[in-house]
Amino acid sequence: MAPKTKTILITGGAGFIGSAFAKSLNISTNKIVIIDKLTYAGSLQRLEHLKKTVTFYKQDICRYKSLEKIFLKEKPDIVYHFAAETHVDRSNLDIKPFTQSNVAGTQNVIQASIKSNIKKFIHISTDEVYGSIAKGSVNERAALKPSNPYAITKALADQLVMLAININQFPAIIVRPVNTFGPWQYPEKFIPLAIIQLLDSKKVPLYGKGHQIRCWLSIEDCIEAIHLISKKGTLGEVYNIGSSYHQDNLSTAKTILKKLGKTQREILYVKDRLNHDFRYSVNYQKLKKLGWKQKHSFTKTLDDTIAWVTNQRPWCTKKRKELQNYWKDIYKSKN
Ligand code: TDX
Repeated sequence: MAPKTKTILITGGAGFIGSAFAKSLNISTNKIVIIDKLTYAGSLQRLEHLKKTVTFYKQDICRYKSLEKIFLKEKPDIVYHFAAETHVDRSNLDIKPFTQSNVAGTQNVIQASIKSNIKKFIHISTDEVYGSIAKGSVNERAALKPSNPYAITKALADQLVMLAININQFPAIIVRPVNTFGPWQYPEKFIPLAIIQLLDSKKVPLYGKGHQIRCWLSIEDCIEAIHLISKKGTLGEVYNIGSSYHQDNLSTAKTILKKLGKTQREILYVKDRLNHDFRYSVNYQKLKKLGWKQKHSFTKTLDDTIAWVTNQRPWCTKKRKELQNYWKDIYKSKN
């Protein structure tokens, strides 16, 4: 077997985007190391066909000593930091896991990366750090105005990466994708949730009147963008990862209903999310200048997601049922 030339360490590699990224790597030339705490949202099922080819550590990034040990043993060349608590509704119920993983955890990953002399660090952030954008789009120089607890912890994480860049010449790049979706996304997020609800003859919970606007990006386009930025991006810089597909949540719900042969009677209008950002919109000219083109349409990715939920229905139904208790809390907090 040819020698592996690079060691790539992925935090949160059993999560939705982290696992898709791990699967996109060339396993004959790279050694892949995955760190994941396997919270409710992480699943080794996502890594099923990589099982024998990756080195996996069940590890919480908040535990510094054991984290540092892994870094010093594996000596990664590049670190992709995906690990995070990501669900806004959960952050509204309890911010603590978010400050722990997203802020303190990120600081630990930065520190272990500095200690082990990594060559490149790609930090996965979000468009939510800019807050709600009333008109037009914001580029990477816009001020951070996060408004929900999740977004606030992600903005703090970005600031910690920036601090390391400025103080330690830390070789990092920050990427800020919009709402990414596709197969293997945990069905608490709007699109897979709506699909499994309808397949299981339940209604789609729509917050408020469903007028909030989101920008939707396919998981494949997101992964390609991360690869391109990692290869051609400038260290110390921030890159937005945008999409041309923006629409309000009601339209997204209607499209899903139509595809599954259901009517609007299957929409359950529920109390709006607390501090619900009305609209996100990023300018991604900087990414386009690197040569990125969006290749996957919203419709095609939605079809792939519906096919995946249908094929993985037992898993998705199980996850949907696990959410019942947490939903009680969400709806309680709404009423
Ligand atoms: O049941 C629902 N009903 C509903 O109307 C859920 C779960 C969501 N919504 C609305 C809220 C949002 O306006 O749909 C929109 C999308 O919601 P989410 O899927 O929860 O995503 P969002 O809150 O927009 O944040 C996502 O994008 C940025 C991810 O959760 C973040 O992790 C990412 O950083």
